[in-house]
Amino acid sequence: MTSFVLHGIPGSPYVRAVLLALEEKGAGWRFAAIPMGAHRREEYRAVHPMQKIPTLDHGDFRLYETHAILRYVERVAPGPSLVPDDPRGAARMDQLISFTNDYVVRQVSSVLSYNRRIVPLLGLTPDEQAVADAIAPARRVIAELARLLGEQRHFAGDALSLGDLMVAPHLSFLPDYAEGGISSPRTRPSRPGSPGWSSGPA
Ligand SMILES: N[C@@H](CCC(=O)N[C@@H](CS)C(=O)NCC(=O)O)C(=O)O
Repeated sequence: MTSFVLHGIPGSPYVRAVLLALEEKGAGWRFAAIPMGAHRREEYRAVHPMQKIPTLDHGDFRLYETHAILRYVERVAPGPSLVPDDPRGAARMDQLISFTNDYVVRQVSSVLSYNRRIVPLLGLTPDEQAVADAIAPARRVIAELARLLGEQRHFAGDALSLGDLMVAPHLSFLPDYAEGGISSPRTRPSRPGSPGWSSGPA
């Protein structure tokens, strides 16, 4: 049964984080796809006053902000818990969600993935200077993620958590472009043969 409706642009990492949570929970959901750019129309403010994506509807309850949506789905949907029980695991998860919003998004996705993945789709010209300037800070972000992950399979302990679901969609773009070679073996998605796989930035 469809109980959740997610509004978003297909492919957006924030949208995909919520879809991953809904799937992990085994929840029923429907995707209300928004065409690229349609979120800037005035009428979309009724869905998201800040004109961002995603927004979740659950019955007559409407919610935006991905972290809040993830927490809500975790609380109301049955299925495996996606929040560690122990305080340190839960703290690592919260740290990772915050780290994703503040550093992965700003220093990796918004510059590198945006210029290499989105800009060509929009028929625009990539800002090569911005890409070049972003490589050193992005490398620090990825190195810190690799340190936090260490030898674990998941960021916040033994089991999958909301933190993994938040960061994974952002990292999944890296193998698609050469600068994604900044990704370390521990944070690199398994997609051999993609451009980011063998050739890192000089
Ligand atoms: N704080 C928001 C950020 C959402 C966000 O920035 N979404 C991006 C998509 S990945 C977006 O709406 N981009 C379109 C734009 O900024 O015009 C959240 O956590 O949901």
